[in-house]
Amino acid sequence: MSAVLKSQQQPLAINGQRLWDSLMEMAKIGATARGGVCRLALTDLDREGRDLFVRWAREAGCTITVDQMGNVFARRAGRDHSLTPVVTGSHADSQPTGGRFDGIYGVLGGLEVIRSLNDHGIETDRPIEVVIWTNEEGSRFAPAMVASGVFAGVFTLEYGLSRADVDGKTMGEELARIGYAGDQPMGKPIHAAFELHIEQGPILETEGVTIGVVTHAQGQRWYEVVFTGQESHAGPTPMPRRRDALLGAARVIDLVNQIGHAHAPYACATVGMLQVHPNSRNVIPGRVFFTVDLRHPEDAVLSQMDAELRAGIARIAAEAKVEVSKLEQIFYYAPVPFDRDCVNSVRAAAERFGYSHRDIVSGAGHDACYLAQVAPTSMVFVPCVGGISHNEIEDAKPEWIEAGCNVLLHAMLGRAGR
Ligand code: HGY
Ligand code: MN
Ligand code: MN
Repeated sequence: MSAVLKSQQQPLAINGQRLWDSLMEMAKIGATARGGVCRLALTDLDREGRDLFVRWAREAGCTITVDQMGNVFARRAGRDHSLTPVVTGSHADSQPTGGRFDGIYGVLGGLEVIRSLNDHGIETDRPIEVVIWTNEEGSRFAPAMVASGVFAGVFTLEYGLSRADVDGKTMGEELARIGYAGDQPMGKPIHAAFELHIEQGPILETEGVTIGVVTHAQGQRWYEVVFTGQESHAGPTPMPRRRDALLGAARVIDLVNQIGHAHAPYACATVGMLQVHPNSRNVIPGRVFFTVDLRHPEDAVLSQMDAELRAGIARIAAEAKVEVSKLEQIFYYAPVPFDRDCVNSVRAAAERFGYSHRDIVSGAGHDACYLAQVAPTSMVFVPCVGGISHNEIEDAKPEWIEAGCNVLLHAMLGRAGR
C-alpha cells in the first residue's frame, strides 16, 4: 500500500506511550502503598498534581486561566479566538484510596490531544481547552462536582466556596492556601464538551468492548443522617431500656441495601460513611452520623427510593427509640441525557478506528453531568480491570487508554473545525 494511501487510511492518532507515561508520572504524586493515589481535593498533593499539569500544558503552548472555584483551563488557540471553545477535561482530585486513572485520565487525555495536534501541526478553527474541575469526588468536601456545578450555575459561588471539610476548613480558604483561588468569573460559553473516563464498572470489560458511548448518566441523591439515642453503660443497662443509636443506624444500613435490591437491576444504594459517638467498646452509642447515596437512571424511581428511605428511617428510629436529629438531602441531580450530536460524534470516532463499542449509561457522576446543562456534552468510556474503581487496585490496559484518547481526539476535532 502506498505511503500516501496508507496515511489516508490511518486516522490521525495520539501517542499512547506518551499518554501512559504521563499518567504514571502523575500517579507518583500521592502514590499509596497498594499502587493507588490519595490526592484529596485542595490538599498540597492536589496542588502538586495541578502544578504538574500546568507545567506540561504550558510546555504544549497552552495559556492557563483559573476561575474563582479553582477550575484550571489550559487553552490551545484556534484560528479564530472569537469562537467558543471545544472543551475536555475531568478532575485531578481522588478518593482517599483512589486509583491512577479516575479523573486524571480525562485531564491527561485532553493534554495528549493537544500534544498530538501540535505534533502534526494541526490548527483548528476553534480554541481547544482542557479543564481540571475542582473537587469532583465530593470526598473531602461535599457534594461532588461542586465546582463544575458552580460553573454551570447549579450552585452559587458563595455556596461552593463555603463547603467545609470535617475540620471546618472551607474550599475558599483551601483554594487560597494552595494558590488556586482564581479571578476568572464563573461560567463561560462552550461550543461542545467531551469527558474521557474509565467506566468504573464491569460492563465493557465483561463484554469485551473497548469504547463506551455514554448516552446518559444516572441521577443521584446524597443524604446526611444523625441518630441520637442515649449513651449509657454497656453492662448494667437492661436491653429493653436501651436507646442505641448504632442499632438504629445498622437497621437503616440494611434498609438502604434492601431499597437498592428492590429496584434492580439499575438501582444503587450505599452507606459509605459512619461515625459513632463516643465509639467506646463499653458505652452504648448515643449518637451516630452516617451518609446515604441513592442512584438510578430514572428520576421517578429515584424519587420512589427517596420516599422508601424516609419512611423506613422514621419507622426504624421509632422502633429503636432514637431521635432522627438530622435527615438532610445534601445533593441531588436528575438523570442526565447527553447531547445526541456529541454522542454520535463519539460513536463515529470509535467506528473510524474500528473499535468495538456500545452505548452505556454512566453509573458514576462526572463533571460532564453539570456541563451538559450549559453546553452540548457527552462522554467517552473505556473499560477498567475487573470493573473496579475508587480502590487503589484500579487499573486499565494501555490499549484501552490509547483507544479512548483516539476517540476523544476525533470527537473533538469534529467539533473544533480543522
Ligand atoms: O460519586 C461519583 O459518582 C463520582 O465518583 N464523584
Ligand atoms: Mn471520576
Ligand atoms: Mn471518582
